[in-house]
Amino acid sequence: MKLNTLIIAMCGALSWSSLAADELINPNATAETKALYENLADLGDKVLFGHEDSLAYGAKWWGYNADGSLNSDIEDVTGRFAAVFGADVGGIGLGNEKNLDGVKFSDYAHYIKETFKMGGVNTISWHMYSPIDEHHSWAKTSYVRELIPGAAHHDKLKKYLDSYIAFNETLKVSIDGKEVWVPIIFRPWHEHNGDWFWWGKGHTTEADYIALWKFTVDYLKEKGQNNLIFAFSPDRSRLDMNDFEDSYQYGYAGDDYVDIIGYDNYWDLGHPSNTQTAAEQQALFVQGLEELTDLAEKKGKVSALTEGGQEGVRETNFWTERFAAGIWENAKTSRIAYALVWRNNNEENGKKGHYYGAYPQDKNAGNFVTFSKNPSAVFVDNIPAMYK
Ligand code: BMA
Repeated sequence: MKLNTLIIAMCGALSWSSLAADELINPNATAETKALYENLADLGDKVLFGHEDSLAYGAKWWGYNADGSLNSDIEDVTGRFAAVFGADVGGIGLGNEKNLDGVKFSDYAHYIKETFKMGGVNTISWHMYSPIDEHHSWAKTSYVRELIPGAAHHDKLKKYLDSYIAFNETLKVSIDGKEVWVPIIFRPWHEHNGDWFWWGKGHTTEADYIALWKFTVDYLKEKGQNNLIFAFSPDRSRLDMNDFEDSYQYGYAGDDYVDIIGYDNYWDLGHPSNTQTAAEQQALFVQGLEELTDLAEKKGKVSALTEGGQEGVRETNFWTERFAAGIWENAKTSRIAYALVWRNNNEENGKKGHYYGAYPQDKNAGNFVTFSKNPSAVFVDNIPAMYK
């Protein structure tokens, strides 16, 4: 090998190993999906702001306009749409027209496509009803054992996954005459280290959970769902912060089965059951983000705060002093690719005060605006090109 070839090869090897992101677990992922993953890994201290159901409804409104244009509490407050749109397909397996929170799946398809067209990012979780008896997610029954490969009701799980596939395959848009499949960060079986969902700890063994996860990924890949990036997201409240890495990997199916090292964190952000002081919680929020990023880097993957927030945003300076202060505490914490807060429940559609983003009448909307002006906070108007 000539010296200059050797130097080029060495530089290549060096830049390769310093890349934050490895390859997607699905080698057949579409070009846009691969690009999205690489760009998520490359954000530096920029963090995409995400909001569940952000375009579907808000505290005081529902749906999109007759001309197809979008509404958003976040836009009403800041003039900008969230960079990440979160959707949940709970209810799709039942053949329902709407998800568990009343959003029509056909409307979801509209929001997802529009988000993509604006340059934003989409993520989908699944509060799955039991494929065995249609019980909602919050069941303490050991269904998983009966759903994994070789078990009596395995075909029912396949049928549910097929219902997602049918929806997923509608998520295609035409750009410059070319059909593009909207990339999706797919986040099934979340918060499994908690005991509130039927796929959670206590109702399901770790081995069965891993079998469930592996089957889900293998099946979707086998069925050519090449627009998916797979996110893993245990819940912070059940992590041992003295042994983060080990406790994080409870139920982890392996590096060949996960793309995004995420976690859901309501706990350190002033969860009502958390008796620690705000300062103690903040230190653990920072530690968790650092450890998440460390682990993701070790594995050559992307990290994210896949869900979180403070219900009813009770604290006046929540956005600046808790949320942003933790995320931009240092170079490690701000390496997470995105941070998604949970939904702003529509007040007419159930409980009041169940909101995690800002909305115009919210007393802390001004503090949200202050946070949103941080140049490293990314909304859809300052998002870098994610699909090239
Ligand atoms: C929970 C709550 C529920 C909702 C579910 C799925 O955290 O917001 O009201 O049904 O998420 O979105």
